[in-house]
Amino acid sequence: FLKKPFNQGELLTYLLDYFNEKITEGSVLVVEDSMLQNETICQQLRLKNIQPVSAKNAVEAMRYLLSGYDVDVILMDIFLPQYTGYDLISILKSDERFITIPIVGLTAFRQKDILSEILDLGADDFIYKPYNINEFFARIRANIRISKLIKRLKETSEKDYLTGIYNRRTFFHFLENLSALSIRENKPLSFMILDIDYFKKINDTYGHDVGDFVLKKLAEIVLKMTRRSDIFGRYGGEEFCLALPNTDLYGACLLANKILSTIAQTIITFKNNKTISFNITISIGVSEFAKDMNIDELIKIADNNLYLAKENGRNRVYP
Ligand code: GH3
Ligand code: MG
Ligand code: MG
Ligand code: MG
Ligand code: MG
Repeated sequence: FLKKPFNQGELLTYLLDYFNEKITEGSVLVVEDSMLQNETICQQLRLKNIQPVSAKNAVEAMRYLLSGYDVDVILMDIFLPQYTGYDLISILKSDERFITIPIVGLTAFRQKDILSEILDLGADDFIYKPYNINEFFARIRANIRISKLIKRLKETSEKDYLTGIYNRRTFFHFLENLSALSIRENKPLSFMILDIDYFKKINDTYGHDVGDFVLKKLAEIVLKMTRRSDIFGRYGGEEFCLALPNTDLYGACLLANKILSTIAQTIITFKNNKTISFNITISIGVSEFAKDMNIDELIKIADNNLYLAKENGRNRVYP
C-alpha cells in the first residue's frame, strides 16, 4: 500500500522493497553434472522466485560454498564425476560451517538401497527423477523453510541480544579456533578486554535504559573500527572482548589506543522526553597469545592488565 501523493523516489524505494521481498524466496545450489538437466532445474527454480546457483561437480560446489556465499538448500545429483554425491554429503555434514544446510539428494537410479543410504549419510531429503513438478517444489520449499528457521535459531544463539555482537560462548569458541590457527600457521594473535569506566554511575544517574543505549553505542563504534577477520564479543555486563588474528601486542595496543580515544571523544546523545549528552571512557587490558599458553592464561593476562589500567587512573591501555 502506497499513500498518495507520493514522489518518484518513494515509489522506486517501495517497488524495490516489494520485489526484493517477493523475488527471493530462497536460494538453491544445484549440483548436477548433466548441464542440460542443470539448466532446466535452474530455470524451473527461477520461475518460482527461487534463486539458483549452478555447479557441475562436487569441487565447484565446494568452491562456491567456501567462498562464503550463503545458500538455503543444496540440491544434489548423487552420481557425479570424480567425487560423488556420497562424498560431498559426507564432507558437508562433517563440517560445522555447512552442517545445517539442508541437502536434497536427486537421482534417476531406482536401485535398491540408494534412498536409505543417502538419508543415513546425512542428506535431509530425496527426490527421484523424473519428478512430479509440484512435489519437487513442495520439497524444495519445505527445506528452504527449515533452513531459514535454523538460521534464525543460530543467529539468536550466537549473538548477544542487546548489542547484536557475538555472545561470550560464541566468542570463546572462535578464540579457541584462532589460537589453534595461530600455532599451526605461526602467526601472532592478540586479545583485549574493554571495560567501561564507572558504568554503574551511568545507570544510577540516567537510568538503565541509558546504560543499555551506551552498551549498544559502544559495540557499534568498536565494531566499525575492527577488521572483518577480528572477532568481537560481549564478555559480560559492561565488558567486551576483542580477538585480533595476525596481530602482535604492538599492533593490538595501537588499535586499543585508537578505540580508547575514539570512545572518549564521542559525545553520546540519548533522546527521550529530554535530551541528555555525555561522554564515557573505557579501560583496556591487552595480551598476546604464545604457543605454550592456553586460552585461560591469555584471558588472565588481559584481565590483570585491565585491573592495572583501572588502578592507575582508568581511560588507559595496559599491555
Ligand atoms: P569500573 O570503572 O571499576 O569498571 O566501575 P564500573 O561501575 O564500570 O564497574 P562495576 O563492575 O562496579 O559495575 C558494572 C555495572 O554494569 C553494574 C551493572 O549494573 C551494570 N550492568 C551490567 N550489565 C548491564 C546491562 O546489560 N545493562 C545495563 N544498563 N547495565 C548493566
Ligand atoms: Mg549425474
Ligand atoms: Mg566490569
Ligand atoms: Mg566498568
Ligand atoms: Mg568493575
